[in-house]
Amino acid sequence: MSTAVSAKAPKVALEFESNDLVQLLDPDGRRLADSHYDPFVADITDDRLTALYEDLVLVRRIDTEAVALQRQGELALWPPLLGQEAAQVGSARALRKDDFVFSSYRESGVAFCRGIELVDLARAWRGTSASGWDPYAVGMATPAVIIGAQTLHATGYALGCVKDGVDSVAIAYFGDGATSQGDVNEAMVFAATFHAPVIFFCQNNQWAISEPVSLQAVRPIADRAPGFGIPSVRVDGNDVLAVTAVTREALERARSGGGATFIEAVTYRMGPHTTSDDPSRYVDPLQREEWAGKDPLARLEKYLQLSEDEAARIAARADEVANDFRTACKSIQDPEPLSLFDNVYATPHSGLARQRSRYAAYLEGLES
Ligand SMILES: Cc1ncc(C[n+]2csc(CCOP(=O)(O)OP(=O)(O)O)c2C)c(N)n1
Ligand SMILES: [Mg+2]
Repeated sequence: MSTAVSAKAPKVALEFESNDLVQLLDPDGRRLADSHYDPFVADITDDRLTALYEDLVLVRRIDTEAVALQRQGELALWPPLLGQEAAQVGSARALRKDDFVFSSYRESGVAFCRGIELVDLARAWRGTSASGWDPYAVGMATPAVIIGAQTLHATGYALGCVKDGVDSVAIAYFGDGATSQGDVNEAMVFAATFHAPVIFFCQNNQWAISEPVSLQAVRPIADRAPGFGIPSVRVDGNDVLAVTAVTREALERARSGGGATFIEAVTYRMGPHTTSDDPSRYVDPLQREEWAGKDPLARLEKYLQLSEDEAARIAARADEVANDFRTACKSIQDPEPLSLFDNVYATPHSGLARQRSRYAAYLEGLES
Protein backbone atom coordinates (compact mmCIF):
# COMPACT_ATOMS: atom_id res chain seq x y z
CA MET A 1 0.00 0.00 0.00
CA SER A 2 1.33 3.42 -0.87
CA THR A 3 2.19 5.65 2.05
CA ALA A 4 2.93 8.73 -0.05
CA VAL A 5 1.69 11.95 1.50
CA SER A 6 0.87 15.08 -0.38
CA ALA A 7 3.43 17.80 0.28
CA LYS A 8 0.69 20.37 -0.23
CA ALA A 9 -1.52 19.32 2.66
CA PRO A 10 0.03 18.83 6.09
CA LYS A 11 -1.80 16.00 7.88
CA VAL A 12 -2.30 18.03 11.02
CA ALA A 13 -3.43 21.59 10.62
CA LEU A 14 -1.16 23.68 12.81
CA GLU A 15 -2.71 26.73 14.35
CA PHE A 16 -0.58 29.74 14.90
CA GLU A 17 -0.97 33.45 15.30
CA SER A 18 -0.59 34.95 11.86
CA ASN A 19 -1.24 38.49 13.00
CA ASP A 20 1.90 38.92 15.03
CA LEU A 21 3.69 41.35 12.72
CA VAL A 22 5.48 44.47 13.85
CA GLN A 23 3.64 47.25 12.05
CA LEU A 24 3.99 51.01 12.52
CA LEU A 25 2.15 52.18 9.41
CA ASP A 26 -0.88 50.19 8.36
CA PRO A 27 -2.04 49.82 4.73
CA ASP A 28 -4.40 52.79 5.19
CA GLY A 29 -1.50 55.03 6.16
CA ARG A 30 -2.37 55.15 9.86
CA ARG A 31 0.55 55.47 12.30
CA LEU A 32 0.24 52.76 14.94
CA ALA A 33 1.84 53.32 18.33
CA ASP A 34 4.30 50.69 19.52
CA SER A 35 5.96 51.29 22.87
CA HIS A 36 8.87 48.98 22.08
CA TYR A 37 9.64 50.00 18.50
CA ASP A 38 8.69 53.71 18.47
CA PRO A 39 11.96 54.76 20.19
CA PHE A 40 13.94 53.11 17.38
CA VAL A 41 12.42 55.50 14.84
CA ALA A 42 11.93 58.57 17.03
CA ASP A 43 14.35 60.57 14.83
CA ILE A 44 12.39 59.82 11.64
CA THR A 45 10.48 63.02 11.12
CA ASP A 46 8.13 63.52 8.18
CA ASP A 47 11.08 64.95 6.21
CA ARG A 48 13.10 61.78 6.74
CA LEU A 49 10.04 59.71 5.89
CA THR A 50 9.63 61.70 2.67
CA ALA A 51 13.25 60.87 1.80
CA LEU A 52 12.48 57.18 2.38
CA TYR A 53 9.38 57.54 0.20
CA GLU A 54 11.55 59.05 -2.54
CA ASP A 55 13.85 56.01 -2.29
CA LEU A 56 10.87 53.70 -2.69
CA VAL A 57 9.68 55.58 -5.76
CA LEU A 58 13.15 55.60 -7.36
CA VAL A 59 13.75 51.94 -6.65
CA ARG A 60 10.39 51.00 -8.15
CA ARG A 61 11.08 53.16 -11.20
CA ILE A 62 14.51 51.58 -11.77
CA ASP A 63 12.93 48.15 -11.48
CA THR A 64 10.17 49.00 -13.96
CA GLU A 65 12.74 50.42 -16.37
CA ALA A 66 14.88 47.29 -16.05
CA VAL A 67 11.92 45.07 -16.96
CA ALA A 68 11.28 47.27 -20.02
CA LEU A 69 14.97 47.11 -20.97
CA GLN A 70 14.87 43.33 -20.76
CA ARG A 71 11.76 43.18 -22.94
CA GLN A 72 13.56 45.37 -25.49
CA GLY A 73 16.58 43.04 -25.57
CA GLU A 74 18.92 45.39 -23.69
CA LEU A 75 19.17 43.17 -20.61
CA ALA A 76 19.41 39.38 -20.76
CA LEU A 77 17.38 38.82 -17.59
CA TRP A 78 16.00 40.77 -14.62
CA PRO A 79 14.60 39.60 -11.27
CA PRO A 80 11.92 42.20 -10.40
CA LEU A 81 11.49 43.45 -6.84
CA LEU A 82 8.03 44.97 -7.34
CA GLY A 83 6.25 44.90 -3.95
CA GLN A 84 9.45 44.42 -1.93
CA GLU A 85 10.70 48.02 -2.01
CA ALA A 86 10.01 48.81 1.66
CA ALA A 87 11.70 45.66 2.95
CA GLN A 88 14.84 46.56 1.02
CA VAL A 89 14.94 50.33 1.52
CA GLY A 90 13.93 50.24 5.21
CA SER A 91 16.67 47.74 6.08
CA ALA A 92 19.41 49.10 3.82
CA ARG A 93 18.95 52.70 4.97
CA ALA A 94 19.37 51.57 8.58
CA LEU A 95 22.91 50.35 7.87
CA ARG A 96 26.14 52.22 8.38
CA LYS A 97 28.67 52.63 5.58
CA ASP A 98 31.07 50.23 7.28
CA ASP A 99 28.44 47.48 7.61
CA PHE A 100 28.54 44.86 4.88
CA VAL A 101 25.74 43.42 2.73
CA PHE A 102 25.64 39.89 1.32
CA SER A 103 22.66 39.62 -0.97
CA SER A 104 20.81 37.40 -3.35
CA TYR A 105 19.89 38.47 -6.93
CA ARG A 106 16.69 40.42 -6.16
CA GLU A 107 18.19 43.15 -3.96
CA SER A 108 18.62 45.95 -6.51
CA GLY A 109 16.85 48.26 -4.02
CA VAL A 110 19.51 47.49 -1.42
CA ALA A 111 22.21 48.05 -4.06
CA PHE A 112 20.69 51.44 -4.89
CA CYS A 113 20.75 52.45 -1.21
CA ARG A 114 24.39 51.35 -0.90
CA GLY A 115 25.20 53.83 -3.67
CA ILE A 116 26.01 51.34 -6.41
CA GLU A 117 26.20 53.01 -9.82
CA LEU A 118 23.23 52.05 -11.98
CA VAL A 119 25.55 51.11 -14.83
CA ASP A 120 27.28 48.63 -12.52
CA LEU A 121 23.92 47.22 -11.51
CA ALA A 122 23.12 46.54 -15.16
CA ARG A 123 26.39 44.84 -16.18
CA ALA A 124 25.76 41.31 -14.98
CA TRP A 125 22.11 41.35 -16.12
CA ARG A 126 23.17 42.50 -19.58
CA GLY A 127 25.45 39.50 -19.67
CA THR A 128 28.60 41.51 -20.31
CA SER A 129 30.32 40.96 -16.98
CA ALA A 130 30.51 38.20 -14.40
CA SER A 131 29.73 40.76 -11.71
CA GLY A 132 29.24 44.45 -11.47
CA TRP A 133 31.13 46.34 -8.81
CA ASP A 134 33.97 46.44 -6.30
CA PRO A 135 32.40 45.10 -3.08
CA TYR A 136 34.82 46.93 -0.80
CA ALA A 137 34.05 50.31 -2.35
CA VAL A 138 30.35 50.08 -1.44
CA GLY A 139 30.14 47.56 1.42
CA MET A 140 28.11 45.08 -0.59
CA ALA A 141 29.21 41.81 -2.15
CA THR A 142 28.10 41.07 -5.69
CA PRO A 143 24.85 39.03 -5.74
CA ALA A 144 24.87 35.31 -4.94
CA VAL A 145 22.68 33.27 -7.26
CA ILE A 146 23.45 30.04 -5.40
CA ILE A 147 20.49 30.07 -3.06
CA GLY A 148 21.46 30.74 0.55
CA ALA A 149 25.26 30.67 0.05
CA GLN A 150 25.61 34.31 1.06
CA THR A 151 24.40 33.58 4.61
CA LEU A 152 27.64 31.66 5.19
CA HIS A 153 29.69 34.49 3.71
CA ALA A 154 27.93 37.00 5.96
CA THR A 155 28.52 34.90 9.07
CA GLY A 156 32.22 34.51 8.24
CA TYR A 157 32.55 38.23 7.56
CA ALA A 158 30.83 39.05 10.85
CA LEU A 159 33.26 36.83 12.76
CA GLY A 160 36.09 38.67 11.00
CA CYS A 161 34.69 41.98 12.29
CA VAL A 162 34.88 40.63 15.85
CA LYS A 163 38.46 39.51 15.33
CA ASP A 164 39.33 42.94 13.90
CA GLY A 165 37.80 44.61 16.95
CA VAL A 166 35.36 46.72 14.91
CA ASP A 167 31.64 47.05 15.52
CA SER A 168 30.56 46.67 11.88
CA VAL A 169 27.68 44.30 11.20
CA ALA A 170 27.10 41.89 8.30
CA ILE A 171 23.61 41.44 6.89
CA ALA A 172 22.52 38.56 4.68
CA TYR A 173 19.45 38.95 2.45
CA PHE A 174 17.70 35.80 1.28
CA GLY A 175 14.25 34.51 0.50
CA ASP A 176 11.66 32.22 2.06
CA GLY A 177 12.73 29.43 -0.28
CA ALA A 178 16.36 29.78 0.82
CA THR A 179 15.43 28.86 4.39
CA SER A 180 15.07 25.25 3.19
CA GLN A 181 18.71 25.21 2.08
CA GLY A 182 21.34 23.58 4.28
CA ASP A 183 23.62 26.62 3.91
CA VAL A 184 21.18 28.93 5.71
CA ASN A 185 20.72 26.51 8.59
CA GLU A 186 24.48 25.90 8.84
CA ALA A 187 25.10 29.64 8.91
CA MET A 188 22.61 30.04 11.76
CA VAL A 189 24.24 27.28 13.84
CA PHE A 190 27.63 28.94 13.40
CA ALA A 191 26.34 32.47 13.99
CA ALA A 192 24.55 31.43 17.20
CA THR A 193 27.40 29.50 18.76
CA PHE A 194 30.05 32.11 17.90
CA HIS A 195 27.80 35.15 18.67
CA ALA A 196 28.43 36.58 15.22
CA PRO A 197 27.27 40.16 14.64
CA VAL A 198 25.13 39.19 11.68
CA ILE A 199 21.54 39.86 10.64
CA PHE A 200 19.64 37.19 8.75
CA PHE A 201 17.16 39.23 6.73
CA CYS A 202 14.60 36.93 5.12
CA GLN A 203 12.25 38.52 2.62
CA ASN A 204 9.31 36.18 2.72
CA ASN A 205 7.75 37.17 -0.60
CA GLN A 206 5.49 34.08 -0.46
CA TRP A 207 7.13 32.39 -3.47
CA ALA A 208 10.22 30.39 -4.39
CA ILE A 209 9.80 30.60 -8.15
CA SER A 210 6.42 28.79 -8.46
CA GLU A 211 6.46 27.09 -5.05
CA PRO A 212 4.33 28.80 -2.40
CA VAL A 213 5.81 29.42 1.03
CA SER A 214 3.46 26.76 2.43
CA LEU A 215 5.80 24.21 0.86
CA GLN A 216 8.77 25.66 2.76
CA ALA A 217 7.13 26.19 6.14
CA VAL A 218 3.99 25.17 8.01
CA ARG A 219 4.79 27.62 10.78
CA PRO A 220 6.11 31.17 10.43
CA ILE A 221 9.70 31.06 9.21
CA ALA A 222 10.85 33.39 12.01
CA ASP A 223 9.83 30.74 14.55
CA ARG A 224 12.77 28.57 13.52
CA ALA A 225 15.51 30.97 14.60
CA PRO A 226 15.00 30.67 18.40
CA GLY A 227 15.64 26.94 17.99
CA PHE A 228 19.14 27.88 16.88
CA GLY A 229 19.48 30.33 19.78
CA ILE A 230 18.87 33.40 17.60
CA PRO A 231 16.15 35.93 18.51
CA SER A 232 13.74 36.62 15.69
CA VAL A 233 11.04 39.05 14.69
CA ARG A 234 8.31 39.10 12.03
CA VAL A 235 7.77 42.48 10.52
CA ASP A 236 5.36 43.88 7.97
CA GLY A 237 7.81 43.99 5.07
CA ASN A 238 5.65 46.53 3.24
CA ASP A 239 6.00 49.05 6.09
CA VAL A 240 9.26 50.95 5.60
CA LEU A 241 9.11 52.47 9.10
CA ALA A 242 8.63 49.14 10.87
CA VAL A 243 11.39 47.53 8.80
CA THR A 244 13.73 50.38 9.78
CA ALA A 245 12.83 49.91 13.45
CA VAL A 246 13.43 46.16 13.60
CA THR A 247 16.67 46.45 11.59
CA ARG A 248 17.97 49.17 13.93
CA GLU A 249 17.18 46.98 16.91
CA ALA A 250 19.08 44.07 15.33
CA LEU A 251 22.03 46.35 14.50
CA GLU A 252 22.14 47.62 18.06
CA ARG A 253 22.13 44.06 19.40
CA ALA A 254 24.92 43.01 17.04
CA ARG A 255 27.11 46.06 17.75
CA SER A 256 26.78 45.64 21.51
CA GLY A 257 27.92 42.00 21.51
CA GLY A 258 24.43 40.48 21.52
CA GLY A 259 25.03 38.40 18.39
CA ALA A 260 22.73 37.52 15.53
CA THR A 261 19.09 38.39 14.81
CA PHE A 262 16.71 36.79 12.33
CA ILE A 263 14.22 39.15 10.67
CA GLU A 264 11.33 37.78 8.61
CA ALA A 265 10.00 40.61 6.47
CA VAL A 266 6.57 39.47 5.32
CA THR A 267 5.92 40.84 1.85
CA TYR A 268 4.77 39.73 -1.59
CA ARG A 269 6.45 39.29 -4.95
CA MET A 270 4.04 41.22 -7.16
CA GLY A 271 5.83 40.35 -10.39
CA PRO A 272 7.33 37.24 -11.95
CA HIS A 273 10.27 35.37 -10.39
CA THR A 274 12.39 36.73 -13.24
CA THR A 275 11.56 38.08 -16.66
CA SER A 276 11.75 34.45 -17.89
CA ASP A 277 8.84 33.38 -15.69
CA ASP A 278 5.08 33.45 -16.33
CA PRO A 279 3.36 33.71 -12.92
CA SER A 280 -0.13 33.65 -14.47
CA ARG A 281 0.37 29.87 -14.59
CA TYR A 282 0.46 29.52 -10.82
CA VAL A 283 -0.48 32.75 -8.96
CA ASP A 284 -4.04 33.15 -7.73
CA PRO A 285 -5.10 36.61 -9.01
CA LEU A 286 -7.23 37.14 -5.88
CA GLN A 287 -4.21 36.64 -3.63
CA ARG A 288 -2.21 39.11 -5.68
CA GLU A 289 -5.05 41.62 -5.54
CA GLU A 290 -5.22 41.30 -1.76
CA TRP A 291 -1.52 42.13 -1.52
CA ALA A 292 -1.90 45.04 -3.92
CA GLY A 293 -4.02 46.58 -1.15
CA LYS A 294 -0.95 46.47 1.14
CA ASP A 295 1.33 48.31 -1.27
CA PRO A 296 4.37 49.84 0.45
CA LEU A 297 4.27 53.11 -1.50
CA ALA A 298 0.53 53.72 -1.31
CA ARG A 299 0.43 53.63 2.50
CA LEU A 300 3.18 56.27 2.74
CA GLU A 301 1.37 58.44 0.20
CA LYS A 302 -1.73 58.29 2.38
CA TYR A 303 0.25 59.08 5.51
CA LEU A 304 2.46 61.87 4.14
CA GLN A 305 -0.17 63.65 2.00
CA LEU A 306 2.60 65.29 -0.03
CA SER A 307 1.92 68.60 -1.76
CA GLU A 308 1.46 68.49 -5.54
CA ASP A 309 4.81 70.22 -6.00
CA GLU A 310 6.67 67.72 -3.86
CA ALA A 311 5.02 64.73 -5.56
CA ALA A 312 5.88 66.23 -8.97
CA ARG A 313 9.49 66.80 -7.92
CA ILE A 314 9.86 63.15 -6.88
CA ALA A 315 8.18 61.91 -10.06
CA ALA A 316 10.52 64.05 -12.20
CA ARG A 317 13.52 62.74 -10.29
CA ALA A 318 12.33 59.16 -10.92
CA ASP A 319 12.10 59.85 -14.66
CA GLU A 320 15.57 61.34 -14.63
CA VAL A 321 17.07 58.33 -12.79
CA ALA A 322 15.30 55.89 -15.14
CA ASN A 323 16.61 57.80 -18.14
CA ASP A 324 20.17 57.73 -16.76
CA PHE A 325 19.80 54.01 -16.12
CA ARG A 326 18.66 53.37 -19.71
CA THR A 327 21.46 55.46 -21.21
CA ALA A 328 24.10 53.84 -19.00
CA CYS A 329 22.81 50.36 -19.77
CA LYS A 330 22.90 50.91 -23.53
CA SER A 331 26.40 52.36 -23.34
CA ILE A 332 27.93 49.18 -21.90
CA GLN A 333 30.45 47.77 -24.38
CA ASP A 334 30.62 44.06 -25.14
CA PRO A 335 33.81 42.63 -23.61
CA GLU A 336 36.44 40.73 -25.59
CA PRO A 337 35.15 37.13 -25.62
CA LEU A 338 38.42 35.70 -24.31
CA SER A 339 38.31 37.94 -21.23
CA LEU A 340 35.82 35.35 -19.96
CA PHE A 341 38.82 33.35 -18.75
CA ASP A 342 40.63 36.23 -17.03
CA ASN A 343 39.41 36.03 -13.45
CA VAL A 344 38.41 32.42 -13.04
CA TYR A 345 41.46 31.49 -10.94
CA ALA A 346 43.95 33.70 -9.11
CA THR A 347 46.84 31.62 -10.47
CA PRO A 348 47.15 30.19 -14.00
CA HIS A 349 45.75 26.72 -14.48
CA SER A 350 46.67 24.38 -17.34
CA GLY A 351 43.13 23.03 -17.75
CA LEU A 352 41.77 26.52 -18.11
CA ALA A 353 44.56 27.48 -20.52
CA ARG A 354 43.53 24.51 -22.68
CA GLN A 355 39.89 25.60 -22.68
CA ARG A 356 40.94 29.15 -23.52
CA SER A 357 42.98 28.10 -26.55
CA ARG A 358 40.19 25.84 -27.79
CA TYR A 359 37.73 28.69 -27.50
CA ALA A 360 40.17 31.03 -29.29
CA ALA A 361 40.41 28.52 -32.15
CA TYR A 362 36.62 28.28 -32.26
CA LEU A 363 36.32 32.09 -32.49
CA GLU A 364 38.93 32.20 -35.26
CA GLY A 365 36.94 29.56 -37.12
CA LEU A 366 33.89 31.84 -36.98
CA GLU A 367 35.85 34.66 -38.63
CA SER A 368 37.17 32.61 -41.57
C1 LIG B 1 21.46 26.06 -4.54
C2 LIG B 1 20.42 26.45 -5.54
N1 LIG B 1 19.35 25.64 -5.74
C3 LIG B 1 18.39 25.98 -6.63
C4 LIG B 1 18.50 27.14 -7.35
C5 LIG B 1 17.40 27.53 -8.34
N2 LIG B 1 16.62 28.65 -7.82
C6 LIG B 1 16.83 29.90 -8.26
S1 LIG B 1 15.81 31.00 -7.51
C7 LIG B 1 15.07 29.81 -6.59
C8 LIG B 1 13.97 30.15 -5.61
C9 LIG B 1 14.41 31.00 -4.47
O1 LIG B 1 13.31 31.44 -3.74
P1 LIG B 1 13.48 32.41 -2.51
O2 LIG B 1 14.63 31.97 -1.67
O3 LIG B 1 12.17 32.53 -1.85
O4 LIG B 1 13.91 33.81 -3.17
P2 LIG B 1 13.07 34.76 -4.15
O5 LIG B 1 13.41 34.33 -5.55
O6 LIG B 1 11.64 34.61 -3.83
O7 LIG B 1 13.59 36.14 -3.90
C10 LIG B 1 15.62 28.56 -6.87
C11 LIG B 1 15.19 27.31 -6.25
C12 LIG B 1 19.64 27.95 -7.14
N3 LIG B 1 19.84 29.11 -7.78
N4 LIG B 1 20.58 27.59 -6.21
MG1 LIG C 1 10.70 33.95 -2.09
